[in-house]
Amino acid sequence: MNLKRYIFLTLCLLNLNVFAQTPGNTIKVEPNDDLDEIVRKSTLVVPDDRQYEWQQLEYIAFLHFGQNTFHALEWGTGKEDPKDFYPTELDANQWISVVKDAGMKMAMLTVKHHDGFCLWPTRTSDHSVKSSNWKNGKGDVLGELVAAARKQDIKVGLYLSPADLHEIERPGGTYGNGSKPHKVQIPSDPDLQKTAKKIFEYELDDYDALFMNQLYEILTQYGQIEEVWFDGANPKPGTGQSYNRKAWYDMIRQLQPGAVIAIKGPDVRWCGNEAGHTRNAEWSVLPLPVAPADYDWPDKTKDDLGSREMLKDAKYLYWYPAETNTSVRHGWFYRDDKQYVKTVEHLLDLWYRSVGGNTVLLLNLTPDRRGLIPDKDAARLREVGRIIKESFQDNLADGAKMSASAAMADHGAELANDGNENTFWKPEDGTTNASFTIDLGEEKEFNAILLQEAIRTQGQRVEAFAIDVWKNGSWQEVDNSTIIGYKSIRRIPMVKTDKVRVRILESRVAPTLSEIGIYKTIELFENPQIVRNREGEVGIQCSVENTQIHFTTDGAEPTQDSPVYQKSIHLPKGGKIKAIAYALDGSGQSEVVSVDFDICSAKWEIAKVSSELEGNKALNAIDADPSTVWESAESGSVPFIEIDLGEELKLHGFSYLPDAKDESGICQEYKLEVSRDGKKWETAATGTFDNIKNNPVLQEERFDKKYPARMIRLSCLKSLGGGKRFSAAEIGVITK
Ligand code: FUL
Repeated sequence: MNLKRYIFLTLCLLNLNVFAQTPGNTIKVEPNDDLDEIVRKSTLVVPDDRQYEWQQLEYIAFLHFGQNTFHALEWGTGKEDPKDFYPTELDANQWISVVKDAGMKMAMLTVKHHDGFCLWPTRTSDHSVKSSNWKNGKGDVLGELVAAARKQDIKVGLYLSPADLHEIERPGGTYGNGSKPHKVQIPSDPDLQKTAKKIFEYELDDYDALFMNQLYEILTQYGQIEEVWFDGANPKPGTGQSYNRKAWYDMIRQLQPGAVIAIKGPDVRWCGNEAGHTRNAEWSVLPLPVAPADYDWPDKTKDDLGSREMLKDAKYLYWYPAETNTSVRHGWFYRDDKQYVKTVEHLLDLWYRSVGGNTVLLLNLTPDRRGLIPDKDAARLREVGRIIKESFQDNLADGAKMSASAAMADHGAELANDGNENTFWKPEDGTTNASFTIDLGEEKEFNAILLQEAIRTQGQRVEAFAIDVWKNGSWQEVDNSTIIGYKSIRRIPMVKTDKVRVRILESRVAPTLSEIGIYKTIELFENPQIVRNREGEVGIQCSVENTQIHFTTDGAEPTQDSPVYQKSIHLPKGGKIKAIAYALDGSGQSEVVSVDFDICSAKWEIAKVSSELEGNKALNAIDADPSTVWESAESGSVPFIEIDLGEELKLHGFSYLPDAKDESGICQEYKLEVSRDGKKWETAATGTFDNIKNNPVLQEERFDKKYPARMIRLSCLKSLGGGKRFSAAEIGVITK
C-alpha cells in the first residue's frame, strides 16, 4: 500500500470528515458529530429530482369535489347514495382554464374523499361514478380532468383518502374488519393482470388490498402523475385498521417514479395547518429521529422545525419541504353561495407568504353542484393570477452590476443574476456573513426583492439576512428576515434608489444566492374592514388616508353612488353590509367586501355555565369579540353553556367559533338544546363539527326545522382533548 492510500484510509476510518460526503436528500448524523458538524452536514442535504421539480411548480391547485359537494358537507358518512352525485354541467376544461389563468401549474383532485365515493369508474367497488346517473354511469371525473389538464399543459396530482367510511359502513366492508395480512397480487383483477407491465406482490389485509388496487388503477390509467397526497385525517378512528404504507410507497415509486408522495409520505410535508398560516422560518432540512425508511411521517405543527436548536438531536438530516394547503372558501367543499370566499387581497397575501416563504402553495378550489368552479371564485383567482404575472414580468435587476464582499473564483456575484437557477454566488466555506450589492445603474422604483438559494446542489443555508437601500448617501435597512431557501419574496414600502444591498447575517458554512430579482409589483388598495359590536353597531374602517367608503345594506354592489359611510350603522337584527373604499383623488379603489350578520347579542345573558375560568369568563363567548374566549375548567361532567337570548326567536341553527389557540378545549361532538322558558328543554341538534381539528374556523349548523326559543344550551359531548373541557371564542344563533 502506498503512503497516500494509507493516509486516506486511516482518515476515513477515523471519520475525520476530511473527505466530504456526497450531497443527497438524507444525511446520517454520527453519534460523535458535534453541532458544528451537524450544521455542516445539513448543507449537504438537497432535494432529490422529484422534490426539486415539485418545488419549481410553486403554485398548484387542489380540487375538492365529490359526494360532499352534493350534501353541503365537509365530511360525508360513507352511506351516501351514488345517485346523489349528479353534476349538471361538469366541465373540467373550465376548472383547468381557471387553474391556468391563476398561474397554477398542477391540479390535484380528490378522487376519493373520506366518504369512499370514487370519482373514476373503479373495478374495486360499486361506490363510484359508475353507480350514479351522471352520464348514465359512464362518466369519469378523473379522466375528464386529466384530458383537460394535458391540453393546457397542467400537471396532475391525486388525492386518495386512506380513510374510507364506505368500507367501514357497508355490510361486509373491509375497513378495520380484522383481516390478517396475506400475500396479495396487485392488480388483483384478472383482466388488469393480463395487461399489467408488472404484477406486484405485498402482504396486505383486505382493506389495504382494496386500497392498493385503487392506487394501481389511478397510477396506471391516467398517464403521468406528479403528486400523490395521503391525508392523515380519519373521521372514524379506532377501527383498528392499519396500513402497509411501505407497500404503497414502493408501488408508487415503481409506477410513477416522478411523483412526490405528500403528507403521510416521504417527499412533501404538510405545513401543519389548514388556515394558510406560514412560518417565519420554513426550513426544508429537518431532523429525523430514525432513518427515513423507518419513519412514519407524523404531522409537524411546531413553529420551529429546522433551526440549529432543532438539529442538535438529529439522527438523520432530511430534505422535507413544506406545502401550504388551504381553501379559497371557508371549508374544503362547495356548500352554498353564503360560504365565505377569500378576497383577492387575502389570496395575494397568502401567495406572497407561502410561495415567497419557501413553500409550495396548494390552494383548494371547490367545483359546485353544477360541476363548475363558481364564478366569484374564478374571477378572484384569475385576478390574483393577473397581478402575479404582471408584477413579476419585469426584473429590474436584469443587467444590473452585482458585487459581493467575498466570492469563490467560479461562483462570482454575477451568477446570481444570469437567469439560471443552477449557477450561483458563493463565498469560501467559513464565510457565514457577507454582503451582496446590486447596482442598478440608475434610480428605479420598486417594492419587492426576490431571493433564491442554490438549493439543488447546495441545500438551504441562510439563517438571517437584511436588505438595505442606498438613500441620501448612506445605506438604510428596509427589511430583515430569516431563511431564504428555494424562494423568498420580501415586500417593502415602495422605494426609489439605484443600489440595493443584501446582507447575509448568519448562514450555515457559507451562503449561496442563485437568483436575485427586484420588482415593482402591483399594490392593492387596502380593503375596508367591517365589524359589528355587541350592541349591533357596524363600523367600517379603512386605514388608507384620503379615502371614502360607500356601502349598501340591500345586497346590491356598492358604487360611488351608494351612501357614504360616515357613522356606525345600527344593525341589531342583522343584515348584509357590502362596502368599498375609493381614493379621493380617483387613484384607486378596494374590492367589495361583504359581511352577512345575524341578530346581535345585545340582549343576551349567560344563564348558566358548567364552569368558567377566571380571566376567560363565559360572557366572552357572546361579546362579539373573537379575540376573547370562554374556557371551562376540566371536570367530570359534560361542560355546557346556557344563553338567555332575552326574547323568543325563531332559530334556524347556531354557530360556534372555536378558540383556535386552545386545541384541547375545541368541541368536536355537540348537543344543542332549546327552551322557551328555561324549564322544558328540547334537543334541536346533535352532531360533530367535521374536520374542526385541522380547520378550526367558524362552524354553522342548521337545524332540520325551526325552533321557537328564548334559551339555548350548547353542550360539548367530546372535545378534541378528549377530556371534559370546553372553550369558545363566540357562540351565535342563526335566525335567517
Ligand atoms: C383534511 C381532510 O379531512 C379535509 O376534508 C381536506 O381533505 C383536507 C385537505 O385534509 O385532513
